[in-house]
Amino acid sequence: TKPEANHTPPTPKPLPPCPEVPPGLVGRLLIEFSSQITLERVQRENPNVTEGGKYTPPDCRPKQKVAIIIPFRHRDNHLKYWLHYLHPVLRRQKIDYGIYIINQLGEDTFNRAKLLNVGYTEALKDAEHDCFIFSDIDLIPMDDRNLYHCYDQPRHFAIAMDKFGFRLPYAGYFGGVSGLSKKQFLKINGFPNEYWGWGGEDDDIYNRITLNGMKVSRPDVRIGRYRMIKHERDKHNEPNPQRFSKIQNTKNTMRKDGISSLMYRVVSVKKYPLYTNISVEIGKPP
Ligand code: UD2
Ligand code: MN
Repeated sequence: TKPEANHTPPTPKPLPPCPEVPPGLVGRLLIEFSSQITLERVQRENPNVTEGGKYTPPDCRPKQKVAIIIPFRHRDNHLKYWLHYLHPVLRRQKIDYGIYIINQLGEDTFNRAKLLNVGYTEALKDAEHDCFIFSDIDLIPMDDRNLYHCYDQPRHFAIAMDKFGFRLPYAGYFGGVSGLSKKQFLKINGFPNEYWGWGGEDDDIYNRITLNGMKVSRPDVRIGRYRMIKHERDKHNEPNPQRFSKIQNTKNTMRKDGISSLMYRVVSVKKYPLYTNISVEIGKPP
């Protein structure tokens, strides 16, 4: 018999792995916060971001799936700038990512590190991420060569901020923007839940990393530059007077206080076009 004509289209070629150095990067960026921005405009300018603030490069296969976790309360204006600047950067970097805003409900004392633990847990319920990047809402990278993925060692991204004269303020500084693989995060039992108010939690995380035999990795100081949107200290995030004594004690507290002891309640999960908002109750200081 005559073979039938084959009308099925050729199966699409599998995508190649994404290149180590994305080809479309531009390097140094101009970052300013004077012009007002609307979410509608940011949405228009980022049509390829899908519901919940997700993106996957269309032309290559990324090695990692990245969850970007942002601790949040009453910073809507900062959120607009963050989305405006970061979506295009992450797209050029060919990152497979989702944006998770972890919103602390109520007016009790803010707890950044606990919110980050919540973000880790909730992002994993949403998708199989293998890399977690924890960013303040007010920090914008000034160079797109600072690649938002995970590294062989826990990564500190925000090493040269305008507010610190574009230098690392001290050798063990780990604040602002950091990134850990799932394996690295679990090795340190996540972040502490017991730092209420401003300060110290980033130093505790740094201690956890070194006490567990890891070493912080950092970009070149010319590339790890950031602008922080100027702001006053928020209400209900007063400096924590216990922070100095607590960071002396990480070795004794880290096994019991961390992702293993995390308790919270999710009140709502909302998928917006440019991000996912997870509103949570995390309790208050004892
Ligand atoms: C520094 C560190 C930050 C953290 C903090 C101490 C820098 C750039 N960052 O930030 O990583 O270690 O000190 O806790 O040095 N937030 C809200 N609403 C609030 C309070 C805080 O959304 O009411 C979030 C927001 O994402 C903010 C972050 O928490 O960017 C850190 O708080 P901050 O910006 O007030 O503290 P800052 O700039 O001194
Ligand atoms: Mn800040």
